[in-house]
Amino acid sequence: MDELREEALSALRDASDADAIERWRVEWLGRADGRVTSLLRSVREQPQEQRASFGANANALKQSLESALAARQEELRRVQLEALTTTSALDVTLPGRPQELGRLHPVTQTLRDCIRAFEEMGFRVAEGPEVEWEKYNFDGVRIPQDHPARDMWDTIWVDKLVDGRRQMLLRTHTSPNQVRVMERMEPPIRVIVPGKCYRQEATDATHEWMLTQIEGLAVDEGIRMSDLKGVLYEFARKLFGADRKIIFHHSYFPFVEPGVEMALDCFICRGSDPSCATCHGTGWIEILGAGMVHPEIIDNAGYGSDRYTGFAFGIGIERVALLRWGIEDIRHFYANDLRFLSQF
Ligand code: FA5
Repeated sequence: MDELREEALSALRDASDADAIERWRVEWLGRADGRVTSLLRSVREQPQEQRASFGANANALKQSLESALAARQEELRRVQLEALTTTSALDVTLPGRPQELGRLHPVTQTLRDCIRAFEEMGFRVAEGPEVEWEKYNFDGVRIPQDHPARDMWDTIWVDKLVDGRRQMLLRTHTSPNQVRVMERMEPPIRVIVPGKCYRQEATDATHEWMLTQIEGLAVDEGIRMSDLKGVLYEFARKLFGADRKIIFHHSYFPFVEPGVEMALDCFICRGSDPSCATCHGTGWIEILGAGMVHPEIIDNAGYGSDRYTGFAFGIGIERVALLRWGIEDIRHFYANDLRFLSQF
């Protein structure tokens, strides 16, 4: 058996690749007629008095060959790896490249934070279509055809004639949802409607042709301008902290009376630079339009303006994101440059 062991180990040393090792394994340890297997089977044929020691020796031989096989396989694997790292351009010992995780777009993050702020004040979220009818986008909010206020929104029309004229458009603001919400709900109403809007706009540092708004609408008995201001102050406090300066200017929108605009102090020039691209020297960046819902719209909804009043607002979410992070140009948001987007 010692001779057999020597022969087997020497053959194993000569086996220099995986195939040769496998052939060696079959020859020596193969289950069907490997040489050591046959030896073990022949225990019965040995003289009675030698069987025990023969069996023990044959078993020891089998075990030593099995561990020699495992050692040889491991050795060969190491040699192959070393050969690969020295001869091949591929360095398999380098750490893998990590898979980059995606994240939410900064405007989406801001939109969600704004929605949460209003939800905490008791507003519910509703949705409306981006491709809208003229009657909701304009007529329903007191901007009939040929009304000069239509010029406030440079409209992208859908090129399809209905009853001989274009009546479908990409909504220019979320305000058509004031009418849509009032059509399907009864007061008390506390609703916000987030979504994309589109305008044929010459873009600059604070204007894009696609923008995101949140429309807010509250209708109830006894709602006053002070309620609107309270809600908007609280919104600004939640998003920007208590230190930010806020100003309300009087403004005109046909669907509210009175109408206001709310602006935050310019983080770039603080009002000191007349040529500031962001605030144009005014010191303020407008983020929303708002006001008390026009009584005519309350009456059109069938609620009765003698009993019900309401407020509405429309916030520009990209503007909120600009102010929040101190970004100097709104056009970065949709330029799809990962160097910019991955900073948020
Ligand atoms: C409106 O769209 C009104 N529907 C807002 C409103 C709702 C008033 C309810 C009263 C009651 P305006 O066109 O000003 O108004 O837009 C509202 C906000 O959207 C602006 O304050 C600004 O923050 C944002 N915004 C407007 N135009 C753009 C633009 N081109 N790019 C980015 N943001 C814009």
